[in-house]
Amino acid sequence: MLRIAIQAKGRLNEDCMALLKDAGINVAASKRKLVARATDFPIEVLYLRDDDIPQAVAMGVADVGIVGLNEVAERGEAVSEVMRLGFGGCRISLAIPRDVTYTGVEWFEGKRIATSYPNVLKHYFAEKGIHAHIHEIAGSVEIAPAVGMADAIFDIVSSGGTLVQNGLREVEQVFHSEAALIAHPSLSAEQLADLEKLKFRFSSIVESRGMKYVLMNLPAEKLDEAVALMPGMRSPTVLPLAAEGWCSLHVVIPEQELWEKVEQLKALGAEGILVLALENMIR
Ligand code: PRT
Ligand code: ZN
Repeated sequence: MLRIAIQAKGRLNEDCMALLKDAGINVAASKRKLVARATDFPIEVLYLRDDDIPQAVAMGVADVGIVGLNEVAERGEAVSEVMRLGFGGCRISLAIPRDVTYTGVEWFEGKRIATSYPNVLKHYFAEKGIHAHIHEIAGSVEIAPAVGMADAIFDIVSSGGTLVQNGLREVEQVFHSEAALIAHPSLSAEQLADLEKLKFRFSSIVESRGMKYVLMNLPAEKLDEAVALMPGMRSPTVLPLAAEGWCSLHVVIPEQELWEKVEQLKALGAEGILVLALENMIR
């Protein structure tokens, strides 16, 4: 039996619930309940604030958790990172008022910086030999320069829209984050076995995201050239067709390369190209 901590509400909650569901783990999504038992996997879900997840996992209140690596880095708790999950992507960056001339990281020497990530920032400045005044504030960090509380901020950025709206400019990307599965450092043998199962299911979901399954009919003589277009694929599926000199080729293509590859395949004479969503890629 594993107990997994996930964010009760907020940016990571929906993706966590979807990941569990895709992994065949169904839990009542009742936001009012602190703990919910899954019906079809030996797991119990504990709904917490994201800030509390690293500590809950370090203390063993939860055995594993899903949380942003930004929180893991800031809290400095003894937890192990099991795998990255490919959602909740963001960075923690230093930003300064738009019209100020930036001279490089030395600019921050002696400056006042508002942040909710003081430990990550202290660590970065120590590495760079910068001495600055770090002011920890809990929310709305981005307004601190405008109200005269700080010269700069160190905050989470994803699209950058919030910085622009507040007249700020990102000058240093310090920490790159995404959601990760973390674990208590000493789990029992039985829990480790359950964690392996969970990891296996999560990996096949994470790896299949952004991939497409493509089927086509191809002149058999073009098969080698078509296969050469798909580097990294160990062995494509090739089926004979009733029509002589033709075969059916099945390949998996990353979504961002889809159109380019499809055009190349068409140029080789591929016909009847079908593109299907890929739900799971089990290795
Ligand atoms: O209530 P609880 O404490 O659980 O939630 P929270 O309010 O502390 O966190 P929440 O739900 O906002 O974010 C949870 C996690 O999502 C963070 O710890 C990050 O790992 C991740 N994440 C990904 C983000 C963003 N993207 C993000 N854009 N967290 C916050 N933001 C905020 C950022 O602080 C800024 O205010 O969104 C704004 C910037 O967005 P852009 O797109 O304008 O740059
Ligand atoms: Zn939080």
